[in-house]
Amino acid sequence: MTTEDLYPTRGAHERILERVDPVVVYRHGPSTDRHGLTPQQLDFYANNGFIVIPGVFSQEEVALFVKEYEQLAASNALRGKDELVLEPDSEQPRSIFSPHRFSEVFQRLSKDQRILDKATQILDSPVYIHHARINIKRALSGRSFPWHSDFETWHAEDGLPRCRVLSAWVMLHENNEFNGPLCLIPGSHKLFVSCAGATPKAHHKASLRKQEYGVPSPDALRELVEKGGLASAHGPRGTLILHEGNTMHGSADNISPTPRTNLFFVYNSVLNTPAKKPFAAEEFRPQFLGSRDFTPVHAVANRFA
Ligand SMILES: O=C(O)CCC(=O)C(=O)O
Ligand SMILES: [Fe+2]
Repeated sequence: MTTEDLYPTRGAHERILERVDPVVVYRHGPSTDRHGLTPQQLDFYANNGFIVIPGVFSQEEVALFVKEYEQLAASNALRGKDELVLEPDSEQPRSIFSPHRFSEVFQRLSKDQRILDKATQILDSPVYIHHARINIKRALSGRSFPWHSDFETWHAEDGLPRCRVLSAWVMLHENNEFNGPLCLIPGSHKLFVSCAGATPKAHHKASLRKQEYGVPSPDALRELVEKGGLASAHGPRGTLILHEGNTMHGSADNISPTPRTNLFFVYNSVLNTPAKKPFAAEEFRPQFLGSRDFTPVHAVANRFA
């Protein structure tokens, strides 16, 4: 059986298509989960494609996450592993994938009900972890991420059939206007930019350091920004951002003297597991980028500090 391709991409020409999936928020009502979003927050997310929620984790908890991250980054656990991705122009770390597989603290955090109740509420189903990563933007030298939709890649290269997936980010440092915060185009999740250009073989090896396929042209970007404007996600340590899979986003270099480190988990609905083959790549990406362990995650009540 083949799964229909509802979001064709990586063809000869770029096109802007309507989102096929009927709604962003699958269950739109008061949450029955303790840590779910309010109806107002759900509306904001549905209209904009993201929401920034300060104060989800305490300063003491974040201090512990930072310590855990620093230990992991300094340890030998990652040496020579594909999970450690370096900056495009230096040997400095850019991303650490699967932190929840290297650290018990991050394993627990990946199931934390303060995140999971919101993810399952929005996706209206149990979820599994598609992948997790820490993005490290070092002070003065952390590099940018070009504009992209994550879902475009997850569809093209990981075979996710529908856009029923989201990212949940925890700020491990303050994100401010100077240290390369995430920029987003509000409302862009309602359109799908079908990108031009066939996916090269083993594309992820280059794209994780610098993405060049699956990115919109300047014209497409202008069109999206004319419709939705621009926003950026700022907040103190412990802020949570929920970010719809198809929201167009990117970020600038960090030229400030303070680092910007964010930890994120991508939750996909268990009703949206990958097709038999990726939609626009010869092979699936490795599992640390697109897991094929679809075990539902059960929420845990944690207090880390
Ligand atoms: O960390 C950032 O600023 C953006 C990263 C991003 O978009 C991604 O990892 O997909
Ligand atoms: Fe992204």
